[in-house]
Amino acid sequence: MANPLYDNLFGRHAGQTAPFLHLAEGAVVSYDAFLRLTARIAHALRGAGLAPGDRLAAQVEKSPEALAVYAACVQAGIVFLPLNTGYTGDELGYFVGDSGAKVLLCDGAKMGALQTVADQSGAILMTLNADGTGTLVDAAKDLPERFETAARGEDDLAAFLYTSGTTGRSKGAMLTQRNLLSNAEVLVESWRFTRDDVLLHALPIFHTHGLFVATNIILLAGGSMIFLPKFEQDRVIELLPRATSMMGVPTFYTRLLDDPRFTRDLVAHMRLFTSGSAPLLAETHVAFEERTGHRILERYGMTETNMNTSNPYEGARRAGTVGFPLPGVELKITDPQTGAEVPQGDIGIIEVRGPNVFAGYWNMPEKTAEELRANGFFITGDLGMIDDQGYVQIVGRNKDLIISGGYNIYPKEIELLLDEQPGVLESAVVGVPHPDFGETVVGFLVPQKGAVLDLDGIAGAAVKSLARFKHPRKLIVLEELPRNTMGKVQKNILRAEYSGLFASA
Ligand code: MLC
Ligand code: AMP
Repeated sequence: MANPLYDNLFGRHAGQTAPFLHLAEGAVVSYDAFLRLTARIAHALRGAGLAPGDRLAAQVEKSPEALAVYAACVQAGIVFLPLNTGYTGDELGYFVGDSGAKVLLCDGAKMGALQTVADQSGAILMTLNADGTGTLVDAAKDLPERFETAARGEDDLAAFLYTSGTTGRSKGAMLTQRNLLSNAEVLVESWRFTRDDVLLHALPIFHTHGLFVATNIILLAGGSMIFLPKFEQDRVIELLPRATSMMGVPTFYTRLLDDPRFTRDLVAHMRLFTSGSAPLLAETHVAFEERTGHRILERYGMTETNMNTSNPYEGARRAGTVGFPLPGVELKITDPQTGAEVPQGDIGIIEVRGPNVFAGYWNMPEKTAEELRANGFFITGDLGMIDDQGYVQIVGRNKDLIISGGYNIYPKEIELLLDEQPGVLESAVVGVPHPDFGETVVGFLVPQKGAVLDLDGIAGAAVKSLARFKHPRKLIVLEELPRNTMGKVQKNILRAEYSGLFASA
């Protein structure tokens, strides 16, 4: 039975003893072993009642088993919905309820807290721990090592990834098999990945970058990955000599540059470093080349579109640019008001169209219509321009978004919470420069007349409801928020005034 994503990424490696994952202490998972585990998990998921098209939500630590859950979902036609391990129960409740996930897979340590979340939306709770144990793996233990791959077409959904919205409500981006497969094919070719590649994988696997860019590329090329649970600086430095390539967010590279052990010799053999998910400062690009002799290849993507543009593999990788549209991707710059294409060199909104562009937001036809034009162009909300040599530059955002260490944070979500706190009249949340995370969150609070704000209590409310990376790193009380003549809060003024807050952090 045909299932293009499974067949191309996974199925064609059946029986191959070549390494797929390199783990701690020299342990290796071969393609064959991985696919046998995948089949057993696919049987277990089927046994739990999941049929093709159903959703499985997973908030689990990075492990070979967690990756096999992704593969099993593809093989069984189940829509995979990975979730940031930092999300709180409150946040998870929304994702599970909105997606209608039939199974919520979580770490055993969170079972107590998440049982209510699962019960509220009628999902079955299963566990998968960081060490690969748990009720899912128990259920899969004695099941067959072959699974009849579910028939799927290129337009069938493969994954949901939730991305926050400017209104504070997260949107489930629906990604089809074609979206994922076409992008992986283009990237393998563009970045010259082969079966000889060993990718140092230190990204989380619940986002586009670590899952669909890094993992899918290696699967398609038939290479292998040094699979680290997270970005641990010591391990990265220790293992770089065994890798050919690494993908990272800019924070990876600024942290490495801060480390005297990160030398030219250490990475002389490397073939490729790529960066994305957040802007790479031109100064980081330059410092990296001075230190190592390598020019980082910066590319630009989104949850809704996978990868859109890339600097060239051969040819000039230009600092401060995200390169050219990838093969098959059309990109234009348009006027935010009229939607008309602007002259070359002018700044406008970046719009993209191609097989990489998602199928819309789950259960949100109006949001989909606002951002995805009938002619197929997706309005990214990023502001950019195309220079005289065709390189795309991202110059800002037309959306109220903070990117901290590669994680997206929508101020509205935090403002809604701050506004509810005792004594708060109104709030504004902005991103200010941060030496480690690129940007970080600062909350400005205006008290009601005569109220004295309990800042610790307010910070505590954020801790309870929101993932750690969204917590304001500072709360500042103001008498009033700066507004323009139309009454709109001028976040740019706050951002400029407080831009030095973390200068020496
Ligand atoms: C962790 N923390 C963060 C954070 N990550 N806070 C703000 N922003 C982040 N990104 C918290 C921790 O919980 C901790 O809290 C404190 O900050 C410092 O922890 P740390 O040890 O420095 O965290 P670390 O584990 O090192 O994480 C930093 C990181 C990680 C940069 C390595 O965030 C990361 O791997 N980011 C990658 C994100 C990513 O993959 N994005 C792709 C999105 S896809 P405390 O309480 O201890 O202080 C996409 C499309 C595309 O955007 O184009 O790719
Ligand atoms: P996400 O919704 O997490 O997929 O984040 C997508 C956003 O990350 C994009 O809309 C951009 O704003 C930003 N982004 C991704 N790659 C880059 C890059 N190389 N430079 C600047 N911003 C980027």
